[in-house]
Amino acid sequence: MKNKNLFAVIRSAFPTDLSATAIESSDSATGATLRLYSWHDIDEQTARIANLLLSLALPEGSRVAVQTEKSVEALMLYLAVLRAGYVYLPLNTAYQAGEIEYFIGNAEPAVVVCSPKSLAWMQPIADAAKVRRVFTLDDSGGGSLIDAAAQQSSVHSIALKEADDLAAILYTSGTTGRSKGAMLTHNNLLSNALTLKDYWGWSSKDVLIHALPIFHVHGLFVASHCALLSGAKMIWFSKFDPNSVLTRMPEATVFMGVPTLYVRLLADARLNQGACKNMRLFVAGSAPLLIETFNEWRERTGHTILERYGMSETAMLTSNPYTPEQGERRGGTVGFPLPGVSVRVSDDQGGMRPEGEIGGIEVNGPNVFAGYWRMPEKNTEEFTADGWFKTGDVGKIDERGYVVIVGRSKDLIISGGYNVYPAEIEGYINDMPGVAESAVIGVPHPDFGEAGVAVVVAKAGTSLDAAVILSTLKTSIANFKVPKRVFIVADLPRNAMGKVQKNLLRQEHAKLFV
Ligand code: MCA
Ligand code: AMP
Repeated sequence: MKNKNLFAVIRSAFPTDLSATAIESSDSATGATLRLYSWHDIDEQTARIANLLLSLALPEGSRVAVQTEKSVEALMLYLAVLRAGYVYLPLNTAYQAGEIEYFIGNAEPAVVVCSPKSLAWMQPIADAAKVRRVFTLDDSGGGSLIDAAAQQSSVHSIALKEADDLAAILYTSGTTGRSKGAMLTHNNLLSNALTLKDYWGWSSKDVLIHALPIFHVHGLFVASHCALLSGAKMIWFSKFDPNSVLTRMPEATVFMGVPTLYVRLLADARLNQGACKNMRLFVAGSAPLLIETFNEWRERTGHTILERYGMSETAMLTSNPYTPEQGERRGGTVGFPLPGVSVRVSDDQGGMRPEGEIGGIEVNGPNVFAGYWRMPEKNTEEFTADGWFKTGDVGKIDERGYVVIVGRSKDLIISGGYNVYPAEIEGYINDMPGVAESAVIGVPHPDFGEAGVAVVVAKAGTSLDAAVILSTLKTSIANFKVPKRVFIVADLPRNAMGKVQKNLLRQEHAKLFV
């Protein structure tokens, strides 16, 4: 049997000269090179970590949950989990103990890897969930994980996997209830990565600036997989900073970012054609790219950003064309369905919308996930009877075949590329003393694209303090989920059915930040 382990394919794409630099870890503030990692280093370190995991005699399909700062070692940990045949579960570094408790309880990982600074609260959560081992990994790539791996052999045979075996679980919030774990198989990830590598013209000559977090599809899968499968070098930043990115940009050929990164780079006077002299591709996604940003980028740099569209459940679905022969890159669109991916627009009544008409976007393809972890009822709800996944995005396919996203049927705010689910934040606010009800909405924001705003009603006879609501939220949820403003009001606007009219609130606060 041919090994369908994604890592086996990544390993076979390593260049013949393993001493070449694969990753140049660089200082996020200055851009200076901190450390070079060769392909050999990746091979050896992933083997050691994989052997460490094997030494724990974990059951087949065990999950390895990881909440650590971004480092090259953290990427190696991801690759080692694939290599050993286990299931990788990345967690946003901003999540606090209460949020993590849910993920660990729900996913029941066998191993947890966390930052040393989180160990004091992580250990009891892990113990309660019967996690077998907790390791630490710090932001400079040290910790008990790396110490234990150093005792292991650097020889390891990549675990045999079938195409449909699970490779990763990515939690994605729900419009109601708690987060759902999207189960991605080796073939989901591999098929998508190979398609992107070809479609976007990757080669071993490329140099990628990697400045995105590695707990989401964009940074972990799209960016890393393309570079690793091409034998291309990555300039690696643990955090995005326009200064360091612009310092290193003249050496790079590819950059990937959420729209906020492009907005922040445009605000730096050093962004010009000279800075982009070796660049061949700028990719944007995870949130809508404003046409103003698209146009300004073209004027300043001479490059046209390629916007693409994807989801945690599906990895990448559509892309604007790479070559002029395929077509022009059209701002305000997310391009064509990628090879092998099918996109249709439904009327939500079982019928399909004709070309140019707006409806619910449904997708199908080898990249579409295997379902939600231990939530069969969600699979029934979110897949159609004929097996298409309902994205919750609303859009159309125009007369030239470009997919245009016009909105979302799911109540979701995308802020700086992170998803914030109003229902979750409203739940926290509604539990506070004196709160009768609340509505959280997204409004335009010049930096984050959208920002959360909470509108809160007090219980009769009580008064509320917006500052207290904000500070209470800050102690319990990830910082990016905390609304940027809180308004205390007498009541929320409702329609005849009694449903809160969030559209009216969005209109009222539309000019808050712009
Ligand atoms: C930080 N803050 C935010 C956000 N990030 N507020 C709202 N939205 C955000 N995204 C706030 C913090 O709460 C904090 O506020 C203050 O900004 C400074 O925090 P810090 O962490 O220092 O911020 P930063 O380093 O400037 O981060 C901004 C960022 C980051 C670089 C834009 O958010 C980022 O890396 N975003 C990329 C997300 C991403 O990779 N998404 C891909 C998802 P306070 O001081 O008040 O606490 S994958 C996906 O969506 C699909 C599949 C796809 O298509 O790719
Ligand atoms: P996530 O749950 O983090 O995977 O986020 C997926 C969602 O991000 C999609 O369902 C879209 O709503 C949104 N998204 C991703 N890329 C784009 C894009 N280029 N334009 C508009 N929305 C996007």
